[in-house]
Amino acid sequence: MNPSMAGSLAEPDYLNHETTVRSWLLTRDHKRIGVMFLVLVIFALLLGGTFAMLLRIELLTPGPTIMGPMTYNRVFTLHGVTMVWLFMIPAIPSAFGNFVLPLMLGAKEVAFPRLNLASVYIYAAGAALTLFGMVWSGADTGWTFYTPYSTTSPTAVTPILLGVFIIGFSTIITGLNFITTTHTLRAPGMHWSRIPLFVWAIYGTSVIQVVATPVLAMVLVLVALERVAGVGIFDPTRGGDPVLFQHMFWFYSHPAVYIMVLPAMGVISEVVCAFSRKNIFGYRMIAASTFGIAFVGFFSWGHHMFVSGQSTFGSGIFGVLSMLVAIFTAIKIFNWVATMYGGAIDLKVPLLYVLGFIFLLTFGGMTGVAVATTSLDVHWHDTYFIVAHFHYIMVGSVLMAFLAALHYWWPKMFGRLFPERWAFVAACTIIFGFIVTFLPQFLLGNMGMPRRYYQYPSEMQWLNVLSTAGASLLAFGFGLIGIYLLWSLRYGKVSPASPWGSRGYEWFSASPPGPHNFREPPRFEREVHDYTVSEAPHVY
Ligand code: HEM
Ligand SMILES: [Cu+2]
Repeated sequence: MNPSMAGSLAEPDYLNHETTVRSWLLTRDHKRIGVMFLVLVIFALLLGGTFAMLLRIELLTPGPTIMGPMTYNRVFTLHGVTMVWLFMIPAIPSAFGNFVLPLMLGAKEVAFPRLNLASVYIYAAGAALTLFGMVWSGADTGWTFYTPYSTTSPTAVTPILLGVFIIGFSTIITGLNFITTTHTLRAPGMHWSRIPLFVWAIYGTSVIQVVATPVLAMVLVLVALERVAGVGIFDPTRGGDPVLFQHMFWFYSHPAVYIMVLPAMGVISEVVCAFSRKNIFGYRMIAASTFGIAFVGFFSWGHHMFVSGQSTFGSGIFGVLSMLVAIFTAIKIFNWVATMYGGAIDLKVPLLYVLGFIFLLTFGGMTGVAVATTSLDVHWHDTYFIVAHFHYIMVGSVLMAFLAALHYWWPKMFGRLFPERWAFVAACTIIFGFIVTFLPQFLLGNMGMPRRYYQYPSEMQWLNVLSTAGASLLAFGFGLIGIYLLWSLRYGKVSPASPWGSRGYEWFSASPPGPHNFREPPRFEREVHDYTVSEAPHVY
């Protein structure tokens, strides 16, 4: 980190008021904690991305290309584990939630600053244990750890399970912290009806984190106990029931997809307003649909188990409940489009990612309704169709929102502007590369290519080659982003307090903010994203 980023204000900011390593490692400043999380999750993204490239290279040819079947099993497991548990779940809430949520509420700090610091170390400890397992001998169970195989696999499943278990505590603490902060530390004028939609999204996410994560923790510990002590809860040879694992796992892991996607939706709501110069269309509906998704998300886990031994009646109910999620999602999509309609659109890089998000989420969501239809899913289950579906949602939309947030809040976090032309090129490369990577996978799945296989019939090769080519474009786009963002930290133009002309509440502080966020206690007298008055917001 470059300590000399003073900005135009002579006053110290949170980056340069103290610069020792110790001041970072023991910080209780939510902004520094957000930056630490950002660095950690980007490292996880790079690691997961490296595994992904290895998988795509292996799939270039129908036969073995660079690895054998056992290695392939390990590589897709490590890819999934890293991307889901180390990157996706903490990415937006822990990095950007930490940085901007208190600013948006006009708070000086979060409710539990020490616990917040602990959550970084808990995450780091869990990630380190997981990495240790990966280096030791990896795991070959898939990121889903399905029993009975996960209880008998000779690979290093136990440390990876325990690593993920530990990371869960970080998630729970972060969730509690955000809920309490939202309730107790709002500045004068911040009524419930004025809370920014990003905060609502993080709040809804936090509720899921606090309620669902303990169930995941339980199931992971039970699998570990099964491996170490042979207790016989899931293993049928000891009288256990492997399907029980799937119920418990998906009771957390389906809501977990909303832990990933709700914060992403929150980012989109902010960026859409800022670059359409208009307040959101249908504020109440967007906030309410967030809780609608969070609630229904708890009752749709059975759609992962249509062919696992579940009654047709049960599958029907789970299918219909899953489709309800699409209705709440559609409400949001309608409102974002309606916000842009008639707005003064300023097509800057963050908005480009938003357009990517809306397109990919709509497409991925519609395939979600298709796979929630039992009769169709019986055919598509465990094929590349599913891989394409969840990558459209998770990589497509969540990553789009992550990149939108990274670019939108970069000047807020580091006080520097990035070169917009390069960012434009990178965004186009990533959106195009994404489509080339994952669209062919729907076709492959429909042709019957199973997921998690390292070989396939040769008539499927051209679609696989296309997919690998797209993945290379994605990797190139990420490389570019890495280069110009790091470059901008030292050489980028110094950012004004509100470089995008945004009226979001987080821009009422300096960029980068001072150590205590505001010089004087802020008051929120206007609606958030009010562009009807001409003078820029007062910087507190
Ligand atoms: C319109 C909303 C959605 C619906 C109706 C839906 C439905 C489904 C269904 C039915 C499956 C199971 C397919 C199978 O196992 O054969 C599935 C798989 C999956 N979905 Fe979604 N989904 C939706 C949104 C999401 C979101 C928002 C995410 C993530 C952010 C997501 C991530 C996943 C993942 C990871 C899997 C694969 C699980 C596995 O490894 O078997 N989905 N989805
Ligand atoms: Cu699900």
